[in-house]
Amino acid sequence: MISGSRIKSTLLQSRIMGADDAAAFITSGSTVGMSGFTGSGYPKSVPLALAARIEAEHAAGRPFQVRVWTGASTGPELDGALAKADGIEFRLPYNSDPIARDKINRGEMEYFDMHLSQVAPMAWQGFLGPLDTAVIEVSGVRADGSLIPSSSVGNNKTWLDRASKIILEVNHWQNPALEGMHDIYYGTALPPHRVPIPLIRPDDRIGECYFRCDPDKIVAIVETDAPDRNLPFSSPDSAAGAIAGYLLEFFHHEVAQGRLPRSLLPIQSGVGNIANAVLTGLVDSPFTDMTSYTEVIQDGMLDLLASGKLRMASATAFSLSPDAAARLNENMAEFRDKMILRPQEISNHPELIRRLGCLAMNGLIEADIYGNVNSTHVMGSRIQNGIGGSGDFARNAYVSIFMTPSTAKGGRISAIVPQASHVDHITQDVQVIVTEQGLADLRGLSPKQRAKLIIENCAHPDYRPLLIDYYERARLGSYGQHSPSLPGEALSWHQRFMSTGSMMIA
Ligand code: 0RQ
Repeated sequence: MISGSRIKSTLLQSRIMGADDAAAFITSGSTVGMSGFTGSGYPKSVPLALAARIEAEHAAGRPFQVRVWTGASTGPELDGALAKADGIEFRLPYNSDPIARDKINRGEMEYFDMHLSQVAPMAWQGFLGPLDTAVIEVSGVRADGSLIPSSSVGNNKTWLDRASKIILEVNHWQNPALEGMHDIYYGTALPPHRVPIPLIRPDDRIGECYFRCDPDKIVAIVETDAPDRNLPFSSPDSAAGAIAGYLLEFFHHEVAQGRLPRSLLPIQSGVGNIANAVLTGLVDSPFTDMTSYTEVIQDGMLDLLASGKLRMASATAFSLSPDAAARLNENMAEFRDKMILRPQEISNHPELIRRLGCLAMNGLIEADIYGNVNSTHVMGSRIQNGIGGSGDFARNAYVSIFMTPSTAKGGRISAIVPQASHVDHITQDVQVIVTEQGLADLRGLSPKQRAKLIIENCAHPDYRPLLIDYYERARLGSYGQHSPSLPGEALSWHQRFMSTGSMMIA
């Protein structure tokens, strides 16, 4: 790494300093807007220096915590280190860091889990309070002071605009060929000044390749040379393979019925192994000229792009395993013109998702027999990750699909339950549920018709008789017959798991 070589502005070169000095600009009680979306593009050295400072302050008996806003989840050097130092008083939005998750579930950290498309507009509304400092990873600073984004865009535009002071991390690990891949749209506003967003196709470019940035607000620039960190995917297991198979069959059927074109519609694919298996399955499918309008570009999407079946992918971040990140870096020339990274306000915008007609595919924790989906809370109270972009996409998609293995924790938990212990996606936002047992196409069905199909097609055979028994008794004893339920019993499966370690009756 040649110091300063990626910072073309001579004015700003004078602000290069070490991470400790930069972190000293952050004060206790302040709000910090960090870059980062999944394990990509998050600052990797200032948060570590801040965590060390917080630990030293705590050791000296002085309180020190900050409020942290991000794009979505980040890496261990940010959420992990700050949570471990007990340095986060409040955090938004999506988190998947295990240390932070533990603190939240122990009641030691406040967490505001929100739709990812709404973070930037809500920050502009102002009720979240002022943003004191932005800490943003970029891949370079241009001579005119504009910034070359790195491997995620997230909320960076908004943090740079809103923050009183800015700390930049210029990461030499990021491929210089990222330059030109981004599309930063500056046309959003609050009502009554909102106008239509002029994006008609997933590959439309409507903005600029760089972040605008007021140089007077930049107080420090730290140079780093550190990789993004995303976990490797496990190779698809039989459940993921079966789910992918049912989904491909469903797409074939929809094409045959004339409800989907042969190029399908822009694909949104959630994170995780099942989503990855579906993408891998599409490589061998007859569908061609596909596009993707989604949140993250993950491993399977690179395969799809390389196969030529996927024409282009629009997202807000990469979420690549180390092997896939290396592959992208080595073959950037092949991939770069087929990918666009946008602010998450745009990648997840309800107006655009509805207009484009995305096929949304997301994971779930549990669904109930009527198709209400819980994506976030285990046993109704323990947060797993967060709603992420699943709500942005599910409500506005052309077809909203949720996928899950039919059981969790070695069969001790059924993913199909009499009543969801927490609801993120109401039944109206859930059109298809797929497990390794089968697919339930719920479109146009009444609650009782949905229940029958979900139990028959999606529940695990070990739990199916219990669900049928519950449902039949609910038909007899329910207060109303539109969505029959027995409130005193509906959550007893969760209670049984918490008491005995299994939802199964001994
Ligand atoms: O726990 O890690 O302790 O083993 O939840 O579950 O089966 O590995 O599946 O990684 O796909 O995650 C819904 C959490 C699924 C994810 C969820 C436990 C299970 C395991 C993970 P362990 P799996 P996945 C937007 C996409 C919300 C945000 C979203 C998610 C852990 O998909 O966070 O959709 N979604 N973003 O054991 C108890 C159950 C359980 C359960 C699973 N019923 N009860 N524990 N688990 N089901 C768009 C983007 O593009 C990002």
